[in-house]
Amino acid sequence: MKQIRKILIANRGEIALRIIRTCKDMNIAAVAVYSDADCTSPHVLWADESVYIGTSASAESYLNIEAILKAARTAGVDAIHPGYGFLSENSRFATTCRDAGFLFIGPEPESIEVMGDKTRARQLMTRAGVPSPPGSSSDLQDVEEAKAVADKIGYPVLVKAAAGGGGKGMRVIDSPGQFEPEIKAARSEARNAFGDDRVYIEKYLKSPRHIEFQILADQYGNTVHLFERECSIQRRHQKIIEEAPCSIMTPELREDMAEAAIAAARSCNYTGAGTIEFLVDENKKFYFLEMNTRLQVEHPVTELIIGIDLVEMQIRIARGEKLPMKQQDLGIQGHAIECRIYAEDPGDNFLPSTGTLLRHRIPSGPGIRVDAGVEEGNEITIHYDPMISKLCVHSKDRKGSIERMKRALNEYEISGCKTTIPFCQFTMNHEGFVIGEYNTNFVMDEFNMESDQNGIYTETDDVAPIVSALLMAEIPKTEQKGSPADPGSNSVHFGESNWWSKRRKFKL
Ligand code: MV4
Repeated sequence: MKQIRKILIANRGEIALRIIRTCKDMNIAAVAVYSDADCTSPHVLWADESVYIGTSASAESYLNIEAILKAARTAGVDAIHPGYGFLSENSRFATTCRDAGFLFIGPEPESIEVMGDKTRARQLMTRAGVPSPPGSSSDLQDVEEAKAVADKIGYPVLVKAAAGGGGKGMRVIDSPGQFEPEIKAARSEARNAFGDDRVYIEKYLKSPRHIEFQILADQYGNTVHLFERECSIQRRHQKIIEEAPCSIMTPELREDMAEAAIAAARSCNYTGAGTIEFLVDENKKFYFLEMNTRLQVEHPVTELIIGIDLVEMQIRIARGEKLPMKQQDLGIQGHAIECRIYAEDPGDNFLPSTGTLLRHRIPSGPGIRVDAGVEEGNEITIHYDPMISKLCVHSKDRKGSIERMKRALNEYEISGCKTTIPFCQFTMNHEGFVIGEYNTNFVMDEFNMESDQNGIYTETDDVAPIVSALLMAEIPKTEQKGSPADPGSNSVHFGESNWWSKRRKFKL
């Protein structure tokens, strides 16, 4: 077993805080890194030490391998945790950490590399007996080959980037004539995004559900699964709402998918925490989509229903411990939902809404967990992902979770920017979501301006910044007493407890 006394967290925001918390629980020192934009961010303030690594642009700081390794040497850490995003799935980073003598808290670089190449991953799955969508067995050579494969599997098909993931370079093809221009466009997009223009094709599933399995694997060949998460509520390949377990899961389907997930992990000698993403069609047939070789944003819903700390497991596996549990020790307790609260305007096509977080009061009480990366007074900038927090609830069943999420969303107070809270409220009240009948088209099909009957998504919350500015100017207590709320008036009542949010007044 290797000693880990000090960990550098090569990340920022809520996930950096999340990792710091487990470090503290395990009596391990946590070192934060930060850019110009983050010099007063919570992850910097809460770490045991912090090291400046560069300017606000990610390429100059959180994506700068040399700067991060220099920080690791300066701080004298034993290990590096990459979090998610940034360098977390960069096999060169994992290799460089290892070569510099630091433990990389994640899988071997070879596992990252093979799963990062979607055609190689497909080939591995075929050999491991894991179903993938029908399609090409390797990178496309030319348009003729694409047409031949499409003739065999039937239209529509999807052109995907081999280096892709996350939807970049993806094109739907309905007829042979579209191949020529679309492959060209997909190659160009892939070249720009990944520096790699290889593409392949797959049968296009029109209304799939996105269901993923969490796995853990130690260095001694033990692999377990921690059941599934349903992540179909997304837009522009950005997940917004996730839940565990999945409402359409049956014991048989779960057994088959879990077995496939474990086979997928074994096929690349995986170690650590990983996720196997599947698409599930209307007939409940499942297909391998990709494997994420990192801790995921939505990991808390698994932690809530399984009762384990996934970051602790990552650290224990990295230092050479055997998995402390067997598959039969693991079971699902209740149901959990995560709503990602983004600084985006759901009333304006989810346009990023930057600004100062004038008010940020999180919900609390039974079964609520909020992972936030910002505090009141912080700026939401254009430099990074606009996620403010992850609001998670846990209850005895799915109905209880939905009710609890409604309460939590209503308790949440944010002003200074628009947020995805109204969208999440819409979803918690949507019949299709409530009965569990939804797929990856949910946002596109169900959420539009017509569903904004109460004007909740278009409401301008213009009074809150003014009130906050006044409050920050330290108005004497006596002047803060106002008359009771007058629902018909736009005047500001300091004595009213809910002046910051018109949101809570709406019936949904
Ligand atoms: C697909 C698909 C349908 N059929 N592949 C989107 C992100 C990238 N990782 C793969 N994606 C998809 N691949 C086949 N063969 C539909 C999607 C897809 C999707 C997948 C999961 C969650 C949300 C999605 C939204 C649009 C498209």
